[in-house]
Amino acid sequence: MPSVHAVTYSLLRRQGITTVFGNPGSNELPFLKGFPEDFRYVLGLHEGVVAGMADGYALASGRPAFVNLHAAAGTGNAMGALTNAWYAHSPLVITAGQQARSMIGVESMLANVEAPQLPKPLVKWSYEPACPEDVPRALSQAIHSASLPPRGPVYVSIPHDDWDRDAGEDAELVVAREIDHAGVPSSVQIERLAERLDAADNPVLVLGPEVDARQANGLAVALAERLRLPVWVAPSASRCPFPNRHPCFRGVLPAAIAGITAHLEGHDLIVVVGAPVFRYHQYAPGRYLPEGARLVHVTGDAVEAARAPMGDALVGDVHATLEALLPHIAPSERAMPEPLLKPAAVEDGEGRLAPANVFDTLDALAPEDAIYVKESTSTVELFWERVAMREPGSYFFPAAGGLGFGLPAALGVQLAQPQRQVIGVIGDGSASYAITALWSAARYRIPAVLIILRNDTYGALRGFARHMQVDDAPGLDVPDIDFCALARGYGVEARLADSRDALAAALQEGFAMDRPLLIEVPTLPS
Ligand SMILES: Cc1ncc(C[n+]2csc(CCOP(=O)(O)OP(=O)(O)O)c2C)c(N)n1
Ligand SMILES: [Mg+2]
Repeated sequence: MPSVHAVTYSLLRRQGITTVFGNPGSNELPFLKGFPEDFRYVLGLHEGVVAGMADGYALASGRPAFVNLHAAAGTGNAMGALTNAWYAHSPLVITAGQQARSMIGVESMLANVEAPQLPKPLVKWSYEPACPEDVPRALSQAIHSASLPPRGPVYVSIPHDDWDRDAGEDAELVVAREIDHAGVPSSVQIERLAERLDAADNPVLVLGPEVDARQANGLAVALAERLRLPVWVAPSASRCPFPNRHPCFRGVLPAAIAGITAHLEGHDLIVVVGAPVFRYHQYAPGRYLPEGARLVHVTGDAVEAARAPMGDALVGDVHATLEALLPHIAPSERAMPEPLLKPAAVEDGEGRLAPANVFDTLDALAPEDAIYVKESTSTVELFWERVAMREPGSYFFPAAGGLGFGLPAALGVQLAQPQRQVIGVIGDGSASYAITALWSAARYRIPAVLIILRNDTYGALRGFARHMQVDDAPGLDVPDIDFCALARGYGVEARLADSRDALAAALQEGFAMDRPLLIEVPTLPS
């Protein structure tokens, strides 16, 4: 009879999962023994990097990503990254090696005590099989749970003495399973939504990351054009659901109750598709909706629908819903929204670039279908204003704001999308949370261009400090970090770009390279 080990690898292969992101310890060695040749192991030197790479890979491929961590310590190191994976609906299948079964009770070294509790509440499902024969079934459940909507990370703890045990006669049945999902609203529900849109005098569309995740961007464009709707991106945007140079595009809504209401003033119907209502951040209380406005929320996540404090909701697949809705929408007579004005030119400093000019240079030189992994917190608005994003899957930002996502996720995205150029735009603060990702970039020759915006500070916190009237907080600056030296130390080539010309030259070089390039850009605070 086949071993748990053999059946597990058949299951993974059958599910199209042949990349393992991991950082091993003794508990994981029996799983890695005889690692099949058609599989690829991507080593991260810290579990935050491992989970971040897998998160980027899952988000950009739309497929579950397999993670193998070391017991409790490895899981703990990955928890910060899990906050992002959870809010990004990222289908991570996280496994952790457990002590041998008979050694868990005595709490030997590396026993992961109450293992399924550890990653909660940042996983959809968490489990430790009760016996070795249940391991393949549990992993199958994990893969399907992660992939079925609403998607999200799952966790399985596996005792290391399970791998060479018999999997049982029927183990292959679990390998052969396929699960389909359909979530199309009924025609009555679709007609009702179409009627509400038709009856509104001044409707507005607010789009979220699920539109991009479900590749419904084109459908959103068709809806906006047919109804001539202004389109906002939902606050705290982790993806780009709508081309940001389209005339209907208005920008990203601010992440504050009062700010959203002010921006949507005058609209009588707010249709939110594929975003929570809403992902607030700054505390600026106020009315949830403008006077006289109604809200309809279309989402694939029933929990998201249930927790909103206002509006009606339709729970269903956002791609299927938009697709079904479009034939019911008659073209509007309204005037097409005016395209946004081109932002004004700004001055650079002495040996320091204005972030706006970094972005203009990038926009001029990057391939049209470049993918941006963005993690510089003080320049989010500037980036959306200045850098064109046209294709689905062009932008990834940490979905829970947990820093340490950018560098590893850029690598994971590049592994998932080898035909598109990935560009990491990372703050100097953010880069340090996951700096060892540079080693993986070099080791696997992942040809991402990694731009570090070195403003020597936690820039966004300076903005928050002003907003929260805290003028004396310590620990907000991060000067004197030599990112070029760090990159070279990990085996990544690096350039210092202290002028627009130097940046342009470095970018061109990076886009032509078959391995990673780090570009350190001294920048002015924004
Ligand atoms: C894991 C984690 N720790 C701390 C924070 C708090 N935080 C939010 S923004 C920020 C500053 C990031 O600085 P940097 O990457 O340099 O970007 P900048 O704001 O300067 O553009 C910090 C520390 C966080 N979001 N996540
Ligand atoms: Mg900074």
